[in-house]
Amino acid sequence: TQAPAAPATPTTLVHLFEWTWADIATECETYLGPNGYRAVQISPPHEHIVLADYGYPWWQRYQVVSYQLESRSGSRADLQAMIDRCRDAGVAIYADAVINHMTGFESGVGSAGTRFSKYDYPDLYAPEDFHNCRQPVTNYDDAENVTQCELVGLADLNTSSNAVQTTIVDYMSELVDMGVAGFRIDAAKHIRNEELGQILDQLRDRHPDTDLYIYQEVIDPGTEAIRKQDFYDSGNVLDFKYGRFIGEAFLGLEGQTLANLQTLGEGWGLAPSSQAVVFTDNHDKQRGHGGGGDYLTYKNGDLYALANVFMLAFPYGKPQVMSSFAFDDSEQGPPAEADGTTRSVYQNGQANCSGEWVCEHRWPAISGMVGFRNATQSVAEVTNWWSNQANQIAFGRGNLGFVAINREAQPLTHTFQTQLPQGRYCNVVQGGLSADGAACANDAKVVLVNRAGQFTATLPEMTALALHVEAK
Ligand code: LAG
Ligand code: CA
Repeated sequence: TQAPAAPATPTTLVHLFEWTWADIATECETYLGPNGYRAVQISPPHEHIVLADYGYPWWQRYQVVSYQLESRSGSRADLQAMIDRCRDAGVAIYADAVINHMTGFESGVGSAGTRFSKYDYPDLYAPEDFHNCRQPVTNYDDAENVTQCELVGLADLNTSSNAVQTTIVDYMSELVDMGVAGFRIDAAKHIRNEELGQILDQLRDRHPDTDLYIYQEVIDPGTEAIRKQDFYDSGNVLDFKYGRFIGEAFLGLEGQTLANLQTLGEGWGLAPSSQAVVFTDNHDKQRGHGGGGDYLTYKNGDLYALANVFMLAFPYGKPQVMSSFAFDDSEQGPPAEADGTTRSVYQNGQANCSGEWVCEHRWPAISGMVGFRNATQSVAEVTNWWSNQANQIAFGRGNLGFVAINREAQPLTHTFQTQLPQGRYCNVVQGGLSADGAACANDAKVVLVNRAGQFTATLPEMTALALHVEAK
C-alpha cells in the first residue's frame, strides 16, 4: 500500500480527457508539476465496454463492465506507475468514479475481456443489485425517477443496498490504496444524496489518514427536483452554471458583458465559492452532451483563452482546466489506431498538441494563469476593479496580482491602479519568468509598476495582461 498523494491544496486541476496513463505520468513530470498544476482528473480507470462497431466512441468509458483497472488508458500497472510518478512531481490524481450505473448495451465484452449481459456482470453484480424501474429517466421533476431509473438507459445500481455500497467502496478504496487523492463522482445527481453520503462515509472511514478530495457531478439548472445543495455535505460540486455564465458574457449573449462579471458568485445562483469546482467547458458540454448550452471551447480560440484567463484570475471556486482532443463529430473517440488503441500525445519525445490533441492546458495564457492563481490564492478579494462598462475589465488580487482583459475589437490603452509593489513584472499571459529567473519567458512583455502601484499599458484587441509577484 502506497501513501496517497499529498493533497497540496488543489488550486487548479486539469482534466486530461482520454489521455493514457503513461502520457499523464510524463506530463506530470515535464509540464504539470513545473507549471503549477497540482491535480489531474483522469478518465474513468475501470473496465469499460468496447464498441468497435461504433468506432470506439469516447463514451465507452461511461459504461462500466467491471472494476478491474484495465481500460483504454492502460493497465493497472500503468495506473500505479502514473500515480507514483505524478505524486513525485507534486501532482495529485483524481479518478472519475462511475458508480451510479453499469452498461446500457444488452451484452458485450469489456476492455479486460469480461463478457457481460445487462444486469449481470460476472463476479460483481447480479440482477437483484439493480433498481427495479428499468426504464430510462424521463422526469427531472421527480427525484425518484431521476435516482431509481436509468440515465440514458444505463443499468442503475441499487445504491441503497449494503452489498452494492460495499462493492463500490471496495473499488474506490483500492484506488485510494494505490494513491488516488480524490474522486469526481459521475452522475451524482442520479444517486440519492443520502446513499452517496453513506458510500463516501464508508470510504473515508477506511482511510482516516487520507484527506480525500470529493467533487460531485450534479447538473443543476435550478429548476429540477434534485439540487446541488443536497450534496454539499458529502463534498464539493461541479457548478455547471458558471461555464454558462462565462460563455454568455464572453459571447455577448443575453445582453451580458464582461463588466457584469464583477459580481459573479453566489448571488448569481452559484454554489458558495468553497463548495464549487468551476470550468469554462467540460468533456460533455464541449460537444453538446449533458444537456448542451452556450459553453466556450478550444474552437473559440482567443476568446476561449480570455475566458480561461478570467476564470483563473477571478477568486471564485476551484478552477478545472479542460484539455481536449480535437473533434468534429461529437461521438468520436480520442486519436487512435484502427484497433482502438489510443495514440500517444508524444511523438519523438515532444508533446504533439497542434493537431489531434489540443492540450489547452499548455496554451501560454492558460498555463501562465495557473501560476497567477497559485501566487494570488491567499487574497480572497477582488481589488481595484476597473471596466469600460462593456468588455474591457481589470482587477487586482490585493498586493499579489493584477489582470486586465480586452475583449473588444480595438486596443485598450489605460493607466491601471494596482496594489502591487513597484517593480518589473512579466505579462504571464504570454509567459512567466524564464527557468533561471533572469528574464520573461517567450519574450513576454515586461511591465513596469511604479511606486504608486500604477502601470500604463496598451492591450491589443482580444488580449489580456496579468502580473503577479512571483513573476517579477
Ligand atoms: C455523466 N455524467 O453524469 C458523464 O459526464 C457523461 O459523459 C455520461 O454520458 C453520463 N454521465 C453517464 O455516465 C456519456 C455520453 C452518453 C452515453 C453515456 C454512456 O454523454 O451519450 O450514452 O456516456 O456511454 C450512450 C449513448 C446513448 C445510449 C447509452 C446507453 O449515447 O444513446 O442510450 O450509451 O447505451
Ligand atoms: Ca441511480
